[in-house]
Amino acid sequence: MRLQSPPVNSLSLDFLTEISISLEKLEMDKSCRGVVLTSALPKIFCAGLDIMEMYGKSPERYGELWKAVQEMWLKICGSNMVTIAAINGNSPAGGCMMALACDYRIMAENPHYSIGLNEVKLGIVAPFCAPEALRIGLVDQLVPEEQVLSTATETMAKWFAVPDHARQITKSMMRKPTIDKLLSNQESDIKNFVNFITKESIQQSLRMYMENLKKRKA
Ligand code: CO8
Repeated sequence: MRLQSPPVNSLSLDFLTEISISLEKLEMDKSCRGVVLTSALPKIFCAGLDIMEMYGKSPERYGELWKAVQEMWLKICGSNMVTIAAINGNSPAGGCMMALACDYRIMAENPHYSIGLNEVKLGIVAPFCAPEALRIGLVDQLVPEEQVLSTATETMAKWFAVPDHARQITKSMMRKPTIDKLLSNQESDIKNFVNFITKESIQQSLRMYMENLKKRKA
């Protein structure tokens, strides 16, 4: 599955919904045992949540956005398929979360690519670069960029050698507590997000963050 929402595959409400629908279709297709999640765009795997969607919108819209985030995460994390992230570019915040929800992560070794959880302090881009991500276990494998997809295919073949039912039950045992925790708290999790994101101070820092992104470019 190649993410393609230029310029940076940021996760808007529409894009999140599209990803979830595509995953759902694959999940229902009994002939599909695995999915490689990668980007069709150069240098970017996924820029995380679309900042424009978290800024100047209505509380209802924020609620819909967060619900779509939850749904996408649940679909990847709870998938019966083998899920491999072939991270062929930058992958901050929600992009990193997406990759972490997969079973295995292969990243292109490139000093210009970073991955990490920078959303805690929106406004600071995570300083991780790929070797650091490997060292701390954020990604499973680093390979030259042109080998990211072929390595994902080879890895998929190894995972396919494991009987599906054993893999699925083992995965479910490991992930069920986290998935159940979200499922039983989905509404309060949405409320928390809406309360947080509508705060004037957060809106202000998002605004500054976006301005800085644009300035950096100029
Ligand atoms: N949302 C909206 N627009 C974005 C985003 C984004 N996340 N990232 C970049 N853009 C825009 C830029 O403003 C720019 O717009 P324009 O062309 O109009 O000026 C355009 O995309 C291209 O961006 P750059 O010029 O910066 O492109 P680069 O290739 O130089 O850099 C990066 C790409 C590394 C992705 C860089 O843009 C960047 O660091 N972006 C910010 C990423 C970020 O901080 N995201 C945090 C989002 S918060 C979040 O994801 C919370 C997650 C919660 C959990 C989710 C679970 C799934």
